[in-house]
Amino acid sequence: MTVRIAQTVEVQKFFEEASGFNNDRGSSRMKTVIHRVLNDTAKIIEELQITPEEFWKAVNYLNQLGSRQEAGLVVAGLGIEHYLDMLMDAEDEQAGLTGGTPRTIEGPLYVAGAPLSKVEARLDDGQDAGIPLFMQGRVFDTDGKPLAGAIVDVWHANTGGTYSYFDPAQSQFNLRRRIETDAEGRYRFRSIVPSGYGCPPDGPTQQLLDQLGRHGQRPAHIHFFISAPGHRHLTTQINLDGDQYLHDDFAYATRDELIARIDFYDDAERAKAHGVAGRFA
Ligand code: MBD
Ligand code: FE
Repeated sequence: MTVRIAQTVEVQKFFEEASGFNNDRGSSRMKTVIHRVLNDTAKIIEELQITPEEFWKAVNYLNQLGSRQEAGLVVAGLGIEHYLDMLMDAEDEQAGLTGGTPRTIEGPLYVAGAPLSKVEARLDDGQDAGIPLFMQGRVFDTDGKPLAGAIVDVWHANTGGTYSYFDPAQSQFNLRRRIETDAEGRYRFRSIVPSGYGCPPDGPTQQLLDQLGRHGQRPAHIHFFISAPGHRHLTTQINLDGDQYLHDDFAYATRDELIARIDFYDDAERAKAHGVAGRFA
């Protein structure tokens, strides 16, 4: 027999009390949000007939996410971060704010405060025997005017698919730099070709993905924040053409306009022999 009590006066009053509606302290915004969370949680429990075992499993799962610092990873993997992009795209379109490089997700692995230099930088510390990568570009406003003094904040994984700071084996700010554009909006950098990222196989995100029958892999990619005074901040990435996960990204970040092809020059033979590279060969 199904029991439904969430909509009863008694339970409604109880959730209002638990949300702080009966006091005049705290944050009214937080009270509104928590009230909704409590009501929707009750609805889920009753409609899906969530058992106490399932409920406490979920609570324990949150603890696991926290202890492994994977809350940001699971929201990317469940597509919620991409959903937020779709929402902002729709808002921009409605406001007539179109054009320019599309946004895509930030992911959970940005670190603020990378070394800042003018026009050019080397991102890698030389410790990782990766394939050298050279990239250059220009920053324009949405009218096509070059932007001097824009900041290109770039970060990416090493050949093992791991990021400095989160991977203690890498030097501080390895593969993370901020580059200020010149008078023509130009920037350039030297780095190494990154590998794709995979969720920690023993972590709670991969554990959930397994239960959904999904993998936890991203194609090789390079992240960018682009900012300039008087302009909106852009969060984006390039995803590298030829990667087997290019159109099968567990975090749904790939967009057609953000696919970048690497031209391999005399490193082509080395690329074929290299582990990363099978994906680019
Ligand atoms: C990453 O490198 C990433 O960019 C995202 C979105 C999720 C996990 C790892
Ligand atoms: Fe990433």
